[in-house]
Amino acid sequence: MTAALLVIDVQNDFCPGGALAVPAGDEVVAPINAMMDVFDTVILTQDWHPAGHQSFASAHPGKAPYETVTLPYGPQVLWPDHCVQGTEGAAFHPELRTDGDLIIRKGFRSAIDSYSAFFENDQETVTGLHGYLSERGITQLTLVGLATDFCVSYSALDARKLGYEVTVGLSACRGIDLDGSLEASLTYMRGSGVTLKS
Ligand code: VGL
Ligand code: ZN
Repeated sequence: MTAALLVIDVQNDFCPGGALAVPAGDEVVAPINAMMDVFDTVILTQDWHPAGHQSFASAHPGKAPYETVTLPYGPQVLWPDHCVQGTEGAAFHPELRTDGDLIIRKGFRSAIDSYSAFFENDQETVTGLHGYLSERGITQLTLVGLATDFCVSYSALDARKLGYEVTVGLSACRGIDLDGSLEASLTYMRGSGVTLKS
């Protein structure tokens, strides 16, 4: 089998009541748990920031969440503090199955954010996921999780760049939708050859 399910950031802080809640984010849990039965390989990602991370508005005096700043690698949206390593907010949703093969953490370098499961936001620093997948002969990926317009779409676009066959299961994704980012992400994904499945 050469296919894997990639479950992106289904963590408490991205669910209702969390620090960076994605509307109806928790609705992805049941469909994702069911999808795990039909994939031999299941990989979960976990957004995993140190306190004071540069993607946090609180690290930039005078800046508010959802403003954009320029970091050495380019523009970066500032977020409320979220998914701080070891906190309840960084934990997976309590009902999410976590009996997958690999959990990959990202965003753990203070100075660089990482939306994608493959490359950090400098578009150079690798997470190692491509090495893992290629060594296992996996060529097809189905992505689900949170948030459609950030970590899911960045991961899907990088996966296409790396040559994977990519499907995004939209019914098991929810978006943040910051200034039209949801529609834009769908357009980019379609344009790069990602199969969008409802
Ligand atoms: C995410 C914003 C900041 C995501 C992570 O999982 O989509 N979005 N960190
Ligand atoms: Zn984050």
